[in-house]
This record gives sequence, structure tokens and C-alpha cells, in this order.
Amino acid sequence: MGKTILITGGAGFIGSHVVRWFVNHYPQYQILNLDLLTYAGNLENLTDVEHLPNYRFIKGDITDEHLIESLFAEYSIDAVIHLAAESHVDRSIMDPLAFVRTNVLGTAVLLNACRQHWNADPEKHLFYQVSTDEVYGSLGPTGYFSEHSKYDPRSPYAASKAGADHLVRAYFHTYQLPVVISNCSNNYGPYQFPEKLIPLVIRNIQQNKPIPVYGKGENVRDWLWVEDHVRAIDLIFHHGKRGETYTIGGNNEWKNIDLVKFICRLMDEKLGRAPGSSERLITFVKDRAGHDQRYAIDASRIRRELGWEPSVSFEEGISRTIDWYLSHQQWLEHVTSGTYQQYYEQQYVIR
Ligand code: NAD
Ligand code: TDX
Repeated sequence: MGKTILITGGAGFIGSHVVRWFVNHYPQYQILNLDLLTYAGNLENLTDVEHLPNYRFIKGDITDEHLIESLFAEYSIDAVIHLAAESHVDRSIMDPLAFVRTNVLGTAVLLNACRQHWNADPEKHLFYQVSTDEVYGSLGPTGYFSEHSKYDPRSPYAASKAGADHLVRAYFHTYQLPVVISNCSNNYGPYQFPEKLIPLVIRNIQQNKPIPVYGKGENVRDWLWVEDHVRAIDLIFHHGKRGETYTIGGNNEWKNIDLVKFICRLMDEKLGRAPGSSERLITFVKDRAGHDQRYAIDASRIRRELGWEPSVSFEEGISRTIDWYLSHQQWLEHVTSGTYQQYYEQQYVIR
């Protein structure tokens, strides 16, 4: 059946993969992509779908109540998949209020428009909140986050996403708004902005620049191929239980330093450089403030109930990611021109 779906943040990293997936797999859906095009949003991420008849881009801010109201009045929006956010932990340490504004207030503005325009018919409508495992805080050497874990956010980014998730649940309980939330671990793949670890390492190796590793590189992250996250979002969007949460992860934990060395080895091979050349660029820098030690996800619920499985091995995914960045120099140049340099110099003190 046809639906009009508002996807927020569709010009960003994960959002552009979600838009591409839904536009291509569901020609009967009308996809509206609402994005402010901040430093992280880029319409070049979507050139392959922009001409399709079931896709429309709208530039705008999710915190702008008048704009959101006018969109709900103009289009008969059946569902929202909400990804727009300030997403980088280090930036949240520099400028926490920007995160509160977009992530908390922006989510509240969207929820409120849904409340006013939907009659709480769970068959017809859905507000899908795309969230992160960081809301659960930091793990020690053992254990996993699951749908039952307590919220314990520790960075301004994580706290702002936690605040947004709480609002989503509050709208479910108070107004019976049909909602669903998923909390996913670290994504990687094409179109990720090179402030995040994996694309930053690839770019710096290519340019023979120091690779900044925070602290001793002992922190652990679980990594998931971005399209596997998108496949999970598709399943949850269509079959997830209203009012509930799904945790998503790749069962693929890496210590940062091991991951960086792994990328170094692959880059040496792909660039035809002598073994060990890239590793020499590794530079240990001041640790991130409040750096979460370990994230790991128990994704058994979505596997069991919705039949989801990651489809791309990490070796394959990293190799594809490196190939993508090496063959998209122009994209990389565009996104790192302008204010990127300013951010980089503020963020990294490398002597
Ligand atoms: P991103 O930073 O690449 O993209 C965010 C997008 O939101 C950009 O296109 C930006 O222009 C847009 N945006 C920012 N502020 C806006 C505003 N006020 N109004 C409208 N649009 C605005 O982020 P990402 O890594 O693709 O993450 C997308 C979502 O997924 C976020 O909600 C994030 O919390 C969540 N998430 C990310 C990861 C990850 O590993 N990257 C993991 C789990 C969850
Ligand atoms: O230069 C770096 N050096 C370094 O050692 C950068 C940018 C990061 N790191 C470390 C910090 C983390 O332990 O690498 C790890 C990964 O860092 P990021 O790529 O910044 O991701 P993270 O902080 O784990 O958060 C990501 O995953 C959850 C996304 O940015 C969030 O949006 C998502 O919610």
C-alpha cells in the first residue's frame, strides 16, 4: 500500500542509505527527505536517486515548528523515520547546546506535529526513532547492552539522544502515539563523514598524515555495515512492535588500536606501499573526555523475532569501504573543504 514517509536527516551518512533503500525498494512509497544540510549533510550522497518520482528533498530545520507544521499540513505524512541529529561525540564536548537543540528539541517538535495530525491509529502511522547504543553508557570487559539495559548516557551527545528517546516513549504512554525505537552500535561504510574514526583513518593514511588514536587505543566498539543497519530499520519499520525497542549490533567488537592497525595493513596493500608504512603514522593523542570504554550489543531479539542477520563480514565491509573512499576523492574533497579544517585543528593537537 502507498504511504508518505518523512525521513529526517536523509542527506547524512545513515540517512542517505535509508533514503536510497526505501526509494528503490518501495516505489509505492512517497519519500520526503527533510534535512538542514549542516556540515554533515550532503546532497551528493543521493545523486543516484534524486531524479526518481517517489523522492523529494526539502531543506529545513527539525526545530522549526512552523516549517514542520506546514509540512504536515501540506503532505499527508503517514510515518516518520527520524535520523536528523548532531551525531559526533567530540563535537558534543565542544558545543553541547547544539546537541540539546537539535536532538532533544527537534525530536519534540516532530513528535508534537505527529500528535496533532495523527489520530493514534497504530495500523496507519508510525514514528520511528533511530537511536544509538551510547544511551546505555559504558560497559566493562564483559556483558552486553540489550533492550533491558538501563539508560546511563555519559557524553552530551548520548544524553541528548537519551532525552529524545525518553520523549518518544513519553508520547507513546501519554498520547498513545505509535512509536518504535532502535538503538544501534557503530556504523561504517560509504558516505560517512571523515570526522568519525574509520573514514578519518583512511583519509589520513592516504594523505600520509598522523592517525590520531585517543588514549591507549584500548576502547572497544562494535561495528556494523551501514546497509545491515538499514535492513534492520526496514524490518522494524514494517514489523516492529509499537512502543518497543530493538537493539542492533554486528557482534563484531574491536579495540580501536587493533582496528586502526587492521586498516593500516589493508591500506598498505591497496596503495602498494611497503608493509608497516601506514602503522608508522599512528599517533597516540589526549583521550576523549568521558571516553566510554566499551560498547557491545545483544541483538538476539531482532534476530529471533524479525529474522535479521548481518549480511556483510567485517573484512569484506572494511575492504569495500576503503575502496569506496579511494574511488571518491572528489566527494572527500568537497566535504573536507571549508570548515572541516577549522574543526580538525581545534580537535587534534598533534605535534
Ligand atoms: P550524520 O551526522 O552523518 O547525519 C545527520 C544528518 O542530520 C545530516 O544530514 C544533517 O544535515 C542533518 N541535520 C542535523 N541537524 C538537523 C536539523 N536541525 N534539522 C534537519 N536536519 C538536520 O549522522 P549519522 O551518523 O548518519 O546518524 C544518523 C542517526 O543515526 C542519528 O540520529 C544518530 O544518532 C543515529 N546513529 C548513528 C550511529 C553511527 O554509528 N553513525 C549509530 C547509531 C545511531
Ligand atoms: O580520531 C579519533 N581517534 C579515536 O581514537 C576518533 C574520531 C575516534 N577515536 C575513537 C573514539 C571511539 O572510541 O574511536 C572510537 C570511535 O569513535 P567515533 O567514530 O567518533 O564513534 P563513537 O564515539 O563510538 O560514536 C559513534 O557510534 C555511535 C557515532 O559517532 C555515533 O553517532 C553513534 O551513535
